[in-house]
Amino acid sequence: MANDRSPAQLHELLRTETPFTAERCSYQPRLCPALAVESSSTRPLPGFDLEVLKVAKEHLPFVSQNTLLQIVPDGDRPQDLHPRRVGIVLSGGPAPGGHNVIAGVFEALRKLHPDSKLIGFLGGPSGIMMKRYTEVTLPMVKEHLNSSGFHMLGTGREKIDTPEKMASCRETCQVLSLSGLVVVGGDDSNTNAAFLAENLRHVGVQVIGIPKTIDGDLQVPGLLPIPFGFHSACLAYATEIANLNADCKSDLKYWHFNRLMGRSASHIVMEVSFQTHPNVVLIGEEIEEKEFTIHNVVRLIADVVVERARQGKNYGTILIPEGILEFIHEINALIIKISYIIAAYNREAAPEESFHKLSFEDQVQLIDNSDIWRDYDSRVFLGLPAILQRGLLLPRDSHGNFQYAQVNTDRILLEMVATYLRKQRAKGIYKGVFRTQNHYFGYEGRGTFPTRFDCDYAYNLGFAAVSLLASGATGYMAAIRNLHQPVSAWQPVGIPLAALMHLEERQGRLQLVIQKQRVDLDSPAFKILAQERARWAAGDCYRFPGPIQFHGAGADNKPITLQLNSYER
Ligand code: FBP
Repeated sequence: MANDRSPAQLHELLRTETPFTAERCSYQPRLCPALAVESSSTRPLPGFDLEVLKVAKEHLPFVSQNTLLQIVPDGDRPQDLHPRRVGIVLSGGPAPGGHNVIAGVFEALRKLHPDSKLIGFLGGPSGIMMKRYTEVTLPMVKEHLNSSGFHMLGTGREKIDTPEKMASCRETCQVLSLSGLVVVGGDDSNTNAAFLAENLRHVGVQVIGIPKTIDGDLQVPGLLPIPFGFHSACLAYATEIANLNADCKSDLKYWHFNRLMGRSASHIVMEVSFQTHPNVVLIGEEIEEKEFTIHNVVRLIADVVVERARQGKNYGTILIPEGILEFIHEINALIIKISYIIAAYNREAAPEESFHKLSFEDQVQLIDNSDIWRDYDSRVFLGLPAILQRGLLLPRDSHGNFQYAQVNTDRILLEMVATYLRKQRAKGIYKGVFRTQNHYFGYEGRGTFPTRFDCDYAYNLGFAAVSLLASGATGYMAAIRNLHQPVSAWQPVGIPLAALMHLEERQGRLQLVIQKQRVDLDSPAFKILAQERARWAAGDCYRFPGPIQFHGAGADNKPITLQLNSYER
């Protein structure tokens, strides 16, 4: 008998809102005591030595004078007499929790004065320059609370790096009568925030940055243990890796090569390893310290494959940080030189003749003709598989960063390991069966629904930003200390952005940017990983964190690295 449905039933079945999204929306994020009170203020936080480089003082003379602040409850501070108008911009790659920052800023502004307005810039920093914006409203906030993505406002990677771009930002802020701007982003976006703060102070606009990036590389020891978004993305990847562990242990036939997002730093691989206990874990920072060549890395993987084959285990999982190439000296030297050559060529060339309009052969020729390219570089370059050669020439992003996400490092390593194992087989050393699958886990983790930890964390960051604005601060990044403890013990702070700056080579030039934090090989987390991984390599010690949980025993989970790094050194 045909199962006829009424239009209403069909509508119900296919409606965009699911029970899951509805339930997530209903969660009210928790605030830490200093931000839950009616009003808070700031006071200096002693005990930290944050030095500002001379070059940062020269470029950012005003915001360089900032000192570290803590946000504390203040029963005496009266409510604002006048409503405030504040702008917010989401910048860089999406990170779970972004909508909760907006919600936090929105709610905190309304607490200061019920008529305050939040203006959301659309499509990232270019929205400020192009005057593309919308007023954030209560229904928008409610609809997006605790949800994934950055789609309420959209995002972008525009760098505000010319006097003209800065002037358009200034003009937009003036036209909109803004007194504050909140920039949600990673190292590059917070660099933008520092320069905006310096340049907009004359027109009465304060600027506060918010630490966002799934990569986990925006950290300040003792003050900012991890940016928001990292935990959710890692758990999303860990769910997938744990599923692959279950599959390969059941079917006993595949080696899974998994490349995980995270740009240069290996924080994501480390966290996902703790969550899932794979058979091989590559940590870029360690590879760099040990001065491994790409062939050493291949050998490291192959040795585990050979050993497991001896035990009859022709399967396993391997975690590869997407930025591993940067940590292999010989490859990184090529990346730096090629970036320099591309930038120098593009500065002179007409847009239609830019480097990436040339054929691969002409690109190689151009590189070969460069003064900084040595015979040794050519030998290394030509000795690499074609897929890697092409990867090294890919376009850099608008900040001059090499785009690791575009290079298929999992496939490259897989093919190199297969070639090596064929030789081992010919010598009689390897007798196993090497069947493989390769995977890239990236964008899906950035777009996952946030964990409860990230929901609370991002919401508190929004409140902290408004608290800093209300106290007159500019050129700060809002942060929360003691994240490894319950929300009731969290402590909001304002970190001077200028103190986080260092000089870095970008597009062939030294630029003042916020320093990325890589995995610290002296950290408790790395030392524990180094102890555990031999056991994971040989055995099948797979761990199953499950999908992101909002209720029950797993709901209050936090990153394992965060917890391990809170141990005494
Ligand atoms: P942010 O540093 O802006 O947070 O972005 C992180 C990231 O997801 C990296 O892990 C990844 O390499 C990169 O963005 C991908 O960039 P794109 O979105 O331009 O492909």
